[in-house]
Amino acid sequence: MPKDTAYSNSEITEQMKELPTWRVEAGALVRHFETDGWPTTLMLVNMIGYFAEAADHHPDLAVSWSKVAVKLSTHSAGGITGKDFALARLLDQWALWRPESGGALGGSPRPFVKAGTWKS
Ligand code: H2B
Repeated sequence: MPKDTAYSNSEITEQMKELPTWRVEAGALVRHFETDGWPTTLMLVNMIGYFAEAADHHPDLAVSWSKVAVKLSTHSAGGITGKDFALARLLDQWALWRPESGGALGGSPRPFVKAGTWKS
């Protein structure tokens, strides 16, 4: 699959089957997260920022007190590319990560980060 060329609508539809938590809005992949407040919001933003910089691919972020909207597109290609799908998959894997139950790490007792609901 192309990583630097914008996907066609049918390629996007195919890829979206494996990303049910994301939507396509105005030529970008979009996902919302909700947090228990500003400190957690900033930690989530920093986590996304860290991966984005390591990947050299940077989403647009809309940040409010307890919400983070992530918007992925490849500006240089004018659309959604394999880079956007790869970063979306990576964020799906880590943004809601929790220690396994019964393991050595107890996990935060706070609500922390959860999947956001869509406004529409
Ligand atoms: N991020 C996104 N989302 N789209 C781009 O086209 C893009 C980027 N280009 N991050 C990258 C950086 C480019 O500016 C550098 C030089 O690789």
